[in-house]
Amino acid sequence: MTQPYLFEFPEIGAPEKGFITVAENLKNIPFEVKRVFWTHSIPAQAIRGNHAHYRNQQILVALQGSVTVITTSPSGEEKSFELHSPDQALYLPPNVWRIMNYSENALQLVLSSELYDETDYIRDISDFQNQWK
Ligand code: T46
Repeated sequence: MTQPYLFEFPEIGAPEKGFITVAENLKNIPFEVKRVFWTHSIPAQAIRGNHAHYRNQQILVALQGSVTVITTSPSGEEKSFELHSPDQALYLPPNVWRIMNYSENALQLVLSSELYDETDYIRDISDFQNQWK
């Protein structure tokens, strides 16, 4: 099974005039993007996520501020990722439980391989754990 991984987008530009960061389907994004959403105005103590997806793959980017993501694989392996720069990305494959929290003023961009479908969510941790038993 593919594991979550961090990667960097190439940055075009220079400090004196700013940067452009580019995401392209099936080039540096390992899937075709069907949906884009962003999460903002998140209170510092808020915990989001607490779910996995059956099919959906995602890329998370902290456009502003920082995002901490704790992932758990079906085998129970836990990893922690810190996104703190808009050229960093976290790839989340299907079947990874994720919990996110955010710095003040964080702006999170998410690129998704699937359209929104609530039946693709595993929101009960015991359903996530039991499907592999
Ligand atoms: C994920 C993380 C990184 C919609 O109606 N359409 C959408 O496209 C999305 C993303 C959400 N919603 C509704 C579903 C819920 O009633 O918005 C509400 C909040 O969604 P949720 O609690 O899933 O939000 P997060 O921040 O915990 O999770 C979101 C994505 O849903 C999820 O796929 O992996 O960001």
